Amino acid sequence: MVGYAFMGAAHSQGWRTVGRVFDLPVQPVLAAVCGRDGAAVRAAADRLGWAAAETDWRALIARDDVHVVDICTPGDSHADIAIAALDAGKHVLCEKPLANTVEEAEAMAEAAERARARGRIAMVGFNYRRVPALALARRMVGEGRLGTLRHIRLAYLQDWLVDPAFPLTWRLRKDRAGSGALGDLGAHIVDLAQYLAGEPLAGVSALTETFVRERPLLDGASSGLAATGAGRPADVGPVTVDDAAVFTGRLASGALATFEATRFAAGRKNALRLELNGSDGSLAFDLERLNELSYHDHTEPALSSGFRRILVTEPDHPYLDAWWPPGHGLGYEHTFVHQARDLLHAIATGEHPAPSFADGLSVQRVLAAVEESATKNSVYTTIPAGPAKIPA
Ligand code: SOE
Repeated sequence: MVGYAFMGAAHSQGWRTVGRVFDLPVQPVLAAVCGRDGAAVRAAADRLGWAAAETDWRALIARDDVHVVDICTPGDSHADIAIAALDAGKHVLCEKPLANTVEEAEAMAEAAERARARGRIAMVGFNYRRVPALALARRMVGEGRLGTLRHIRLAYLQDWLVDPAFPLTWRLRKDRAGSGALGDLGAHIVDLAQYLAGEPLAGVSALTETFVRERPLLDGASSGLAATGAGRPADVGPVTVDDAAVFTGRLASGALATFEATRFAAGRKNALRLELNGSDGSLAFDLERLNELSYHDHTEPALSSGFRRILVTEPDHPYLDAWWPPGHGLGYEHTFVHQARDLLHAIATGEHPAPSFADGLSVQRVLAAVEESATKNSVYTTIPAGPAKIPA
């Protein structure tokens, strides 16, 4: 694994746990974690359960005891690491968004196709597909329970940037993150829209905004916020990404979609909310209540119809037969256990992983169209059709 911050910790939890919960065709071994700071990565190896620590990702890839490379770094290093790992014959799991640009994502998807011909798997970490309630929603849409899809509306709301004193971390710099709320949160809801609907977006109209345009620097020398001293203003730097993106879209079938991605929704901590409306019914979901799926069957007599809550904890629900009895809910961390399970099954069976790098490229094209539309006052911007057929 390369990187050991929030996503590194979440992925490590998945790797440590998956073999103790699921019957697996292959067992993961946490061979080595990689990071630039030797002392910090050795401490992370101890804390997260990795057998060794490396400070150069090229050395990690060269290790004969490493067969899967899990990329948990900021987006500016995804392409270099993933392409080198795939070309070196490793399987790859890469955090979302796949890349910082469409060009990088295209190169990664090409490397994944080359590697696939050699039996190597490449998956992108859209972990919310592995929330059981959302996997159930996908199954229900695929079974036609909603009829013809008319609307899908998604919002991913957080509030950790409301305070202007929050420092200029890598997620606020275009050179590191590629974009702001759009790539960080918007990528999740774009992927979910295409996954749940089973079809790609054809075009978007968008607005983006940066509300707080400069923030205190993390002064590397003092390894904290830049000292302000008596009267000296804190060193500040420019925010070069969007703070929020709102956009509409049209799916290939003609269904209409609306999206919101923001880290300024005061009071909303991790509120990914979505609703699908079809000719025969609707589904609704809120990540802050992730064991529940709301379902309205419009074919029921009006007298007794309406949204009802499906508690997604039955053994027949996706992934649940490996966990606890009905009513004992799962959490955010379990999506990373499910992601690890699915990757290991894809490696063992050679099946096409979902989401693939082609799916990640499809999302990247939507993000680029959003940014293009936003620079042109929301003009409708079409999205080039990609090779990926969105698998169920
Ligand atoms: C942003 O705060 C973030 O960490 C995203 O980067 C993750 O993808 C999401 O799962 C949780 O929120």
